[in-house]
Amino acid sequence: MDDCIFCKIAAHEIPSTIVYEDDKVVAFDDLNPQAPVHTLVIPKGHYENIVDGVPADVLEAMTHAIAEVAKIKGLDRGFRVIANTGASAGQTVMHFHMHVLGGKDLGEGLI
Ligand code: IU
Repeated sequence: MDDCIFCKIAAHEIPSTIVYEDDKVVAFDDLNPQAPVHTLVIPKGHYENIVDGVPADVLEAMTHAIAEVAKIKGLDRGFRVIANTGASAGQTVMHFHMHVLGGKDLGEGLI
């Protein structure tokens, strides 16, 4: 999509700190981190969110990327994955992304 910032990051048209990349996905550090490790995993193709018909192979690539991010960032004690879906969930960038958060004790709560 022409005016999508995450499409531009995926295409390397906007710089980002890339943690992992393959033919289907990119993982990059969040510009406004909410934890010592806060990395976003996005598909290279444009899908608005997790319920926007994301193909199974793309979801599989994202799961693989999350595992790679966890290894690269040393999240051996655990981490949290969040996909804000829709405005009332606080989704601000309408290109599907999964937040990978860790590097500290996140506690037991979901929110
Ligand atoms: P959300 O789930 O849509 O609320 O999260 C969007 C995230 O994208 C948020 O954590 C931003 O800090 C992050 N982000 C970014 O890392 N780089 C950008 O250019 C933009 C947003 I715009």
